[in-house]
Amino acid sequence: MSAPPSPTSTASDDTAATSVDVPLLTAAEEALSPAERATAALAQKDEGNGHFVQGKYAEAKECYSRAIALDPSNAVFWSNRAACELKLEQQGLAIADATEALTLNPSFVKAYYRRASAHLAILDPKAALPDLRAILKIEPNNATVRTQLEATTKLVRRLEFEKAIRVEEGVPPSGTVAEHLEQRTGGAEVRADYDGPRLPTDGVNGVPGKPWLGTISAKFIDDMIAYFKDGKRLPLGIAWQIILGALRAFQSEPALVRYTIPKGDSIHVVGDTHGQFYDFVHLMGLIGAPSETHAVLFNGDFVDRGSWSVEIALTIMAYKWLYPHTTLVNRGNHETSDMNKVYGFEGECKAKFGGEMTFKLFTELFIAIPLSTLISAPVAPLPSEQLPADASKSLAQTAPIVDPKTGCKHFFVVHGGLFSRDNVSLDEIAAINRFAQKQPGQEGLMMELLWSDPQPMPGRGPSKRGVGLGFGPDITRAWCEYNHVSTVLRSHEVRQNGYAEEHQGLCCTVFSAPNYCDSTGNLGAFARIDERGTLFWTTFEAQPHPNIRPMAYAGGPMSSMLS
Ligand SMILES: [Mn+2]
Repeated sequence: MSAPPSPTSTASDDTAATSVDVPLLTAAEEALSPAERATAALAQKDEGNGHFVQGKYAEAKECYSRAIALDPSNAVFWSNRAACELKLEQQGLAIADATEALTLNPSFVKAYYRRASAHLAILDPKAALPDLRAILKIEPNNATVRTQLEATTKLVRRLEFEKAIRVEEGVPPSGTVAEHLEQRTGGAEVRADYDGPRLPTDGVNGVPGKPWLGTISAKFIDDMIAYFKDGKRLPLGIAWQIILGALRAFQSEPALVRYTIPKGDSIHVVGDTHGQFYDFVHLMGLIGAPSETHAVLFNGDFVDRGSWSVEIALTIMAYKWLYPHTTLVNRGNHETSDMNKVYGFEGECKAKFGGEMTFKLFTELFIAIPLSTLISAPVAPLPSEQLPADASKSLAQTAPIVDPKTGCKHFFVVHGGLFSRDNVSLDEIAAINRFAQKQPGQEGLMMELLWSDPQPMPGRGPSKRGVGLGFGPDITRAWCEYNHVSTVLRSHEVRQNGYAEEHQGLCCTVFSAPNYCDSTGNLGAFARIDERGTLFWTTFEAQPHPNIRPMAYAGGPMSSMLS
């Protein structure tokens, strides 16, 4: 890592990473003496600390950046900015800033801790180990960090062990579970004293000759949601039937699902909900449940972080089973087994169902979820002057790229974003064999679909997160023109207003977890697209929930490093 730039350096290599981004000094600041600059920097730091404790991380980061510009020799400013970046899920930047802090002060415990937390957050626990050890050298009696080092070491071993056995998989969990349901073994039998909803005997979407797999109805789902709201849990057998019902539906879908909005209808697109079940129920009340005619696309990251991931996952999967053609789901980077081990979903499955089987079944289910959806309008777009007052008016909507054959709009919906190379075609995306590849890994189209983020600078850049990449407005436009796509609609990043129109509206972000992690203070949002491809946004606020904190099931030592 290079030395921090001098206060007057321009740091203007704007296509490169903003890894050690230092803003320019104003003319007034330039005029200050070194001592005055140092004092002004401390004032910025204090202001930043004030924002930070109120959960205003972007504002806090801004202040620390100004402090760094005024006095780049103070390790605390870099380390505090790293703390903001951790909260903003910019782990790649946090690593860079913590490294700057450690260059200035090699015995700075907080900076080691923040860099370790960032490595853990991007599932590189191995890289966190040296920093945790460094802390213990400085503070041998730090019991918390000692416990965290032990837990992190265990996680590294577990991930390596599971990678090693992955090749010799035998019967898939879905096979084992189906057998348990048939034989009424393994906890599959629903106890007589169970007082919750039961799957109907006269429902739909059963499997001929296999009555033990059950059938489903809309009334069951309504009753299940009410039961969940009361804090109650479904028996194993019913949960398994729901997961298997959704799994069968996903298995028949390609990696790129194509959905044409029926004339007269519209589709809703929902972003990250991250286990915030009470917000999710409120959201479903606003958009209405899926039905034969009402399509809803859940754009990934419905599990992890929030402590009701099981409830959201089962609700979405029940809809998928009941309405397989109108309940659409894209996989997010959190519908992956490694993330679930760190961010709570695996622990939650164990706590709520006991044993390992249900999490393994969810892992198989997540692998089957499609990676993207192309939503097509059946009717040509309205001229811009006729767009309804409440419709999106970005350039991408007023002067849309349309399909040259039909004259209509296509929306490409994906959790993360675009790619590290040009001219990736829709056919290429559809041809990804997600069943063979299973997990997104560290490179390739699947990883990029699930992880990448838009960036304001043109071209491509390293990811602020340290995973995936950043793609600029020129990359988005070229890709949309190549594929005749009007809009890339993605999720994956919190936005203060719940949604954002970027890259002239060609790349939009929708995020549906309001007050993310009970701390970010953001609105949630959802999108609606009608038969002409007109795009509408709606925002909503967080709802009260029972007093269970985010990441409650993530496992003590590591959850404290990530929250
Ligand atoms: Mn995500």
